[in-house]
Amino acid sequence: MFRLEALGWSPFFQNQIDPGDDAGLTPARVAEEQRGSYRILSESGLRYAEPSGRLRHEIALETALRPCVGDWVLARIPDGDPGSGTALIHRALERRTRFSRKEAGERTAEQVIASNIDTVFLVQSLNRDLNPRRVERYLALLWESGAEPVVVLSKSDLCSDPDAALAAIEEVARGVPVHVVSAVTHGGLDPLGSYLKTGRTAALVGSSGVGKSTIVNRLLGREEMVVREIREDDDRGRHTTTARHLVLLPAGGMLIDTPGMRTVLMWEGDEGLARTFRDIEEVASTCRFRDCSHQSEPGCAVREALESGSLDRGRWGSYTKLQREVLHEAAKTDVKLRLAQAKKWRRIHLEARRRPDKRRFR
Ligand SMILES: Nc1nc2c(ncn2[C@@H]2O[C@H](COP(=O)(O)OP(=O)(O)OP(=O)(O)O)[C@@H](O)[C@H]2O)c(=O)[nH]1
Ligand SMILES: [Mg+2]
Ligand SMILES: [Zn+2]
Repeated sequence: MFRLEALGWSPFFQNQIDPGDDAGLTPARVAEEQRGSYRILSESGLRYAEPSGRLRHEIALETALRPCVGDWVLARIPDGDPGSGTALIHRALERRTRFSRKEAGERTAEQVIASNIDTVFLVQSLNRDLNPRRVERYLALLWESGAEPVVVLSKSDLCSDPDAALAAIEEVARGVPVHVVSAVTHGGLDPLGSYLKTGRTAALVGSSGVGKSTIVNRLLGREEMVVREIREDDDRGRHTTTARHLVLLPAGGMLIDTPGMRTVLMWEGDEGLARTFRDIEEVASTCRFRDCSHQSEPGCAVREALESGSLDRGRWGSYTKLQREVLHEAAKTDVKLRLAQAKKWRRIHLEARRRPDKRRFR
């Protein structure tokens, strides 16, 4: 039914297959996951799947091994049409790219939102509180994913001056394409197709109610995703989408719809920060002292830029705040946690050694 390449298959994944150990297993892409139940797309179509007993056991030891939407997995697929029988997922292949954030709460844990994506559409609504600071925060995180971030400003039909909004966001989203769209008038949607060539995958992320699922439906050409009116009183979304879905577009590419996010907390971010705030890092590199704290040192280029107005104070505030968050997370991933992780992996390795096939844990 589908060619694997059309689902995003590439040598990167092919090279992870062992002709011996993996004989009898079929590559498939995770399209949906709900409480441990999966739907996977393979050459034979979309079908239900669940983790094999052994994978379940491994996930219990290490949650990072749990397949997520967008992952390529190797599964034992029963004969017959996709409606018959449940496939067994044996293992997930290494991810080419992944968009993750820090799990809410005090724990430093990575939550993978979508994997093996080429593009992330950061959707922000033009009808209310368009916030450049939030865009910067998201972008810093998105650059870490390995996918290309693209800002999509939605609901332009509800905005009196979309051009001004576009200019404000282009100012903070340096080097990132920004598109203005309306799912009502269909304006601006066509250019999104250029990111969705056959075999390419894009994920939509952003707050609840900004119109992610509506955009998916427009690009699909049918009302597949559930969309609900946003609350009249406060204009905020209702968290209509509750699980991530990967859909194949008639034109070839794939989209991953995701539930609206309340918070985006930094997980790791050195590279994301550097890319998002390249302008600031360039200015800072011209401070007289290499380890300038930009507080009171003489010859501080940052303070100079802030005073002259060539560097926006809001943007500088964003940068320092995100940097503090990243440092805070790094400090929390302290010796104790690292030791606990090492112990967990040792256990997995030991278990693997007791089994005939050890290759998978190398
Ligand atoms: N006027 C206007 N309304 C839109 C547009 N796009 C979406 N909406 C409306 O905005 C509301 C929320 O849209 P959804 O697509 O459900 O938003 P979402 O981002 O998927 O929200 P969650 O699933 O909760 O994360 C719905 O009432 C849509 O009809 C648009 O371009 N213009
Ligand atoms: Mg939705
Ligand atoms: Zn300085």
